[in-house]
Amino acid sequence: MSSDVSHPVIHELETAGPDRLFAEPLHVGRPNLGDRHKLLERFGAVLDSHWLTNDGPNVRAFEAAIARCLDVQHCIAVSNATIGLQIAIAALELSGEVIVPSFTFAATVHALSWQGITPAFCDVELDTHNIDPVAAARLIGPNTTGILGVHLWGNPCAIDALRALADEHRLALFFDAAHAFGCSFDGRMIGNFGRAEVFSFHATKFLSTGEGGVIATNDEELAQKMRRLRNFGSEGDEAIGIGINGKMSEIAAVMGLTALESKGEFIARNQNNFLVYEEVLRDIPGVNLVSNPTVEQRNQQYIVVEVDDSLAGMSRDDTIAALHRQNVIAKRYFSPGCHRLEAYRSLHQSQYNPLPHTERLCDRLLQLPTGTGVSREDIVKIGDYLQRLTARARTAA
Ligand code: T4K
Repeated sequence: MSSDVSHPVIHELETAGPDRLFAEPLHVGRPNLGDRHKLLERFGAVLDSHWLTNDGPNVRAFEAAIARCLDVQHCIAVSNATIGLQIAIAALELSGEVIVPSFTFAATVHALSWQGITPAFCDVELDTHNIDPVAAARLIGPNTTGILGVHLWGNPCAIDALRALADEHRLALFFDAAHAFGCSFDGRMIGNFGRAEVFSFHATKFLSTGEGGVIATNDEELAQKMRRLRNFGSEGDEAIGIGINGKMSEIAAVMGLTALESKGEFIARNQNNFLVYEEVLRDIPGVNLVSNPTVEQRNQQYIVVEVDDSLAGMSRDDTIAALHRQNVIAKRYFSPGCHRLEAYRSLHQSQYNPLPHTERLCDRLLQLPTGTGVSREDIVKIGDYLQRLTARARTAA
């Protein structure tokens, strides 16, 4: 995302006050680490043990801790969620086409393509931003073997409708749960749905191991197969099939174990930040905080805002450019949609399969900083700036 300034008001507000809103950049996705002292102690113990990877004791402990947390039978720690998705795809023996939302991070679709599968791009629901089961039904063809839903921003997909569709057409249903660790659906933790669910523990995620992830499943046979695939296709000392190296390191596992101990604090902080954003953005026309009122558990890792330029007086991209100039490093997840990426453009025929909701969200959404590094005062400053910025833009229009 470039921070090119195309809106004159951005300059005007800068000359009115030369100081940036923040001296240091305030990032979306700054890692939540937990207790640094404990983490350093654990790093030391790993180094002293001389055991750094290959299904080590910390990886096993981490898998067990995540399985308890999700109340799921099998958790397989992996080097990142992209590899985790590929392992799940290979284990499910998918081929041909898999239905997937275009409105997601490129990794979701790349994982399919890397396994030789053609993505059939599906539109999303405007309210949840997740794959639309009605649109998905229209995409089922003779070569379809699966549906890959994405629980975007930690909000669960329409799981029941997708399950019914998958069962009716004998398709494998599985989920990219990269954003959804600590979130629930119908009283059960995400991790328990579909054939398998894949979480990301990348630095920017709610729970972080630097790079990392976990595949969760309640299917024992599938779990064994995925463990094998993660380790070069090996059973014992011998590769009995083709696999990949998708193993998590001991250093990553102790980061995860440490962060997990602060899960409650991270959630409380994110939820509190969300409420402050709600308060400060409430009265800004055209700058709408996306909320999903629910009694379910949420990690609230993403603060998602929809900018309606006809009311805000400026576009989403100009709003991001203005925020960047103030050291608020807002993000533009996810734009463009995957169907418009160079790698997939020729594959997708918009005239036969338009994705109007995806296009709208790709044009209008931005994400603002949250997490343990963001305070109430920071959010009040961001809200106040957006108020002044858009008010000035509207009068200038
Ligand atoms: N499915 C979905 C739906 C996903 O969103 C993702 C990943 C995946 C699958 C695949 O999961 P992994 O294979 O990664 O486990 C970032 C992340 O790299 C990516 O993991 C994530 N989604 C995506 C949504 O965001 P970028 O290109 O935006 O990263 P970058 O370097 O611009 O960093 C984002 C922000 O985080 C910046 O404001 C800086 C801040 N940051 C970043 C890092 C790496 C930090 O403060 N500290 C850090 O260490 O993709």
